[in-house]
Amino acid sequence: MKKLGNKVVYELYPSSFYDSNNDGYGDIKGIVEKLDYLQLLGVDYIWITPVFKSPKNDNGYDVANYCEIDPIFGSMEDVDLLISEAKKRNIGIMLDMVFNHVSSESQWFQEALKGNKKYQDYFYIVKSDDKNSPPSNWVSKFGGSAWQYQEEFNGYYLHLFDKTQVDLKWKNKKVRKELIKVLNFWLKKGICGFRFDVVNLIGKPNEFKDSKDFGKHLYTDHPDVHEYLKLINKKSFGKYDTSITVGEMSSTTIDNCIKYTNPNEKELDMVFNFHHLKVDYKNGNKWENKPWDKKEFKQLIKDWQLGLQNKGWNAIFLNNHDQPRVNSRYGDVSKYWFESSTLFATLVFTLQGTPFIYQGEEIGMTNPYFKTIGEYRDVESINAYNELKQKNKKEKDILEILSVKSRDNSRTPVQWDDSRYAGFSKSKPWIDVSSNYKQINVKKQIYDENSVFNFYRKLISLRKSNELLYDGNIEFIDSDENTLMFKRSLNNKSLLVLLSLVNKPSKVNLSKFKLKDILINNYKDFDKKTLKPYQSLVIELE
Ligand code: TEU
Repeated sequence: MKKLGNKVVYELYPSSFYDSNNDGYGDIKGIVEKLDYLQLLGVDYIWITPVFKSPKNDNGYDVANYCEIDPIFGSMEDVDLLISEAKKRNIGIMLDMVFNHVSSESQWFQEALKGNKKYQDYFYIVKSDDKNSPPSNWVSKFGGSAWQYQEEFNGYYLHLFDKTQVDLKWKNKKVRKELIKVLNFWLKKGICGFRFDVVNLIGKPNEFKDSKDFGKHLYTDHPDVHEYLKLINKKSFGKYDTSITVGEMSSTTIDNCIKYTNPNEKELDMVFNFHHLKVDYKNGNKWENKPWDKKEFKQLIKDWQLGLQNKGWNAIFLNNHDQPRVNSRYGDVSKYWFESSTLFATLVFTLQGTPFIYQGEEIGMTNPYFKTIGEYRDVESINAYNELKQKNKKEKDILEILSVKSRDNSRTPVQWDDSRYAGFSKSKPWIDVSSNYKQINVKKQIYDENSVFNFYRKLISLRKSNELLYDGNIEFIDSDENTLMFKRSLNNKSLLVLLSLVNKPSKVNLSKFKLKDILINNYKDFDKKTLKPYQSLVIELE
């Protein structure tokens, strides 16, 4: 069985990482320039979100050609350089495969539009003369119907995301073959693994029926997904012992994830689920603000850790390019910026699974709190704005919701230093830099022993050197809803993780534990009866 508990993955959103040619847009050469930084941090893999040819209606998640690099990011030579330079630093490169859908500008869709039957069969097309009656009530994740009428097809095509992201018909063997070819193309180049976008949505039912949840349970975790994953594993990455794969599964179940990730099933190494990042949705609705439900969060962490223990494997994360920054979201960055940032870091690096860092997290970057709609770039946010406007919600309230929930909260440029545009670029970036870049930036933190950055380095080095953390069993300890406590144990040794989830002191009862050395503490001291606001500790037990 592969050991992935002592590996650390860094998610990199290239357009906002570092701009080497000063066009305002981050690029692949920019990543090469910052590899020493990533090595210093201590990461083993970099997952790069899509850099393929794309019209970028969804920032690259609308891929027009999976084997071509979009010129805005650079060239194929740049990717070769990145792979070889990363390898010199023992860093592997993972690419993001968006295989549920393809851009409407792809050759496949363009051929289909021209009437080519072979390519029409790459998509879910339902013939109809009625432009006002889609085949089912399914809705797109980005708002509106999931069906788009297309004159050329004399019918509708399916798109679970934007109408320019057309769902691929995995039922067609030719589609599966094309996608396997893509994976092998990249593996041959030296790519060591993949993150598979919304991969539990690739199986679709034979018939498109209306449902109360607008199709969701019909296209999520369809049994065919397991078959498709086994197939691509066997025909591509499964042939490489050192490959690493992670599937993105926003909503899924523990039982399915055991199957997706149990090594005997030969599907994927691990999965991201998002249940713990929906505890601030009001009645399941993202676009209504609600403080996070700590009790539910704790329960979800517990359920998924225990549910997959010895059966599957979790990818552990609290930030990514679709999520607001967790320190702003579940913490209190106005009063406890350092403490909240390091608390959530400690959680990620002490759970069972493979930890992921999202760019900027390692310096405690926060949400930018944009104040006008003109500052937003994300298609989902702009659609939500328009929909809420149509529902007559007040401009001020909509902007308040976006400033908390928008995906752009995590997409602002990495804050490298305190110069104009935060050292990301010499030109105006495609999306504004957060206004706190003078206080929060890499330059300020890199040589400061007490910085968030050096806290991450400490955590990473502890994680990699301590087998209890990367390989140990997990056991949760009852505590009140303001604290989270668990033990990691292996070969008669254990350590205790103590986490305060609130901006006030909280009582803990540790009388039954024999405490030894403190390995991690985001405060200078420790009072055994009270955790300070957002305090996090890792303590060896006798
Ligand atoms: O995200 C899928 C996904 O679940 C999110 O779009 C999620 O629904 C949304 O953020 C919740 O508000 C993946 C990519 O990570 C995302 O960037 C893409 O837009 C999406 O797939 C489509 O490819």
